[in-house]
Amino acid sequence: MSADPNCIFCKIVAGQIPSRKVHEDDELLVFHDIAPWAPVHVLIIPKQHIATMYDTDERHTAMLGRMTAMAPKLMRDLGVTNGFRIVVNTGRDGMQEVPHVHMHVMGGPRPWTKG
Ligand code: DGP
Repeated sequence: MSADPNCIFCKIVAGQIPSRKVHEDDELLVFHDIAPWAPVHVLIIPKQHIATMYDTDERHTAMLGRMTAMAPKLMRDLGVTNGFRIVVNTGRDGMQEVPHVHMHVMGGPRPWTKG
């Protein structure tokens, strides 16, 4: 599985940087965001290094589908039952800071507005 030695999320996948993991399987890792915008804020990432959504195509359809499909269960399991947001920042103008594809999943009691 491809990794970028300079990528902070690849280092989290490799266990070189600690994270609060919520879910892990062969393909995906889910962990709490270090700077949450909402009471519950997790990141779903592919273990494989993919820099941005521009680097995905039809070959990634199943993986991207799994990322989306697991969000409701993750949120329910974390006690979020009144709604959540999914955000995938992409590229510079898309406000992506970490160049490793990640899906923000955010929920919990409002108000929270950032993002
Ligand atoms: P984005 O702007 O979409 O690239 O968001 C990147 C997110 O990654 C941001 O909300 C903060 C989070 N983040 C950055 N570095 C770390 C880290 O070392 N650990 C964790 N858990 N989250 C991080």
